[in-house]
Amino acid sequence: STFYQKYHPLEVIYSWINRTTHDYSSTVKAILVGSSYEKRPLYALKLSLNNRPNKKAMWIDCGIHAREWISPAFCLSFVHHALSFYNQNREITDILDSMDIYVLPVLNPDGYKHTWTKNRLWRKNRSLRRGTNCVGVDLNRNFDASWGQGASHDPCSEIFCGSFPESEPETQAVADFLRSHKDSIQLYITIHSYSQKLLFPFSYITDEPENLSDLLEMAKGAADNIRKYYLNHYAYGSGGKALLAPGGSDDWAYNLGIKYSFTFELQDRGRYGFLLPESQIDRACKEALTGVKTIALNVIEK
Ligand code: 0X9
Ligand code: ZN
Repeated sequence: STFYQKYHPLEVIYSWINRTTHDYSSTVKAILVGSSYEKRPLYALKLSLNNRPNKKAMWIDCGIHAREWISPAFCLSFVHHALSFYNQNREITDILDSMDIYVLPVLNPDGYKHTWTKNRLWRKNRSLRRGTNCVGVDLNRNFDASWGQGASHDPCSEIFCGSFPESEPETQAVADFLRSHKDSIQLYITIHSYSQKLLFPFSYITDEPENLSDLLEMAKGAADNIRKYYLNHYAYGSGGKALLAPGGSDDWAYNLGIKYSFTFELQDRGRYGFLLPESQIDRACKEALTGVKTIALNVIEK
């Protein structure tokens, strides 16, 4: 099996980032967007084919939750696809011709490292605080979208929202980057697992977003293509319809003005859950790639 059909430890992902920027130096740049609580660098790759100013862009982040290993695996295989199939695959060619793509492969490197060394099912980051031995904040409860309203304020909870919005360096780094690029970024995608869902705002209230019909059409198009090409079922809808959860990156990006904002929950539907075997990576990434491309092409047409 190839590199992209395996899970990789954090150090290998860092060297892959380094190698990719060297091998494709005219197309890819690594941007240091910040650093983690334990001071690891947060690199986003910028895929850009020419230097047209004011170009549109999309953002994809992976690995916000440490144990969702299929997520960083997807970001790596997505970048690989984009770089190897430009000018061969019509869809990725059309996308790169009209948008820059920012990809942050591991948003939560400290947590990811911890899942490789200490606890495979760790979810949060690894920040410490006074007065408790419990470690970490759920970074997807730490964004400033109805922050704390109904989230857990207990540092020992798996969904602890932190001590204030953007209290965590990982959250702040991503939020700062998106704030300073919000005029170009039109599409925000964050990759999670598991349950095979395409979620869009809102997740902190049951209200529907103002552009619901666009979001529904895009999610349906993605789910339909996944079903057609991979015979696999993805559900879609506003996150809050199933489970109210404040402080998420998708809702925050939407409220910032990135009106096409999606959370992808990749394979599977519970058989292996977070422990998705390596033999399933290829398929899981291919179907998610179809979903991402479908949505990106839709955004370009808007
Ligand atoms: O609860 C989450 O953060 C995500 N599910 S997961 O099982 N990967 O933890 C769903 C996020 C949906 N969006 C928001 N809650 N804003
Ligand atoms: Zn998750």
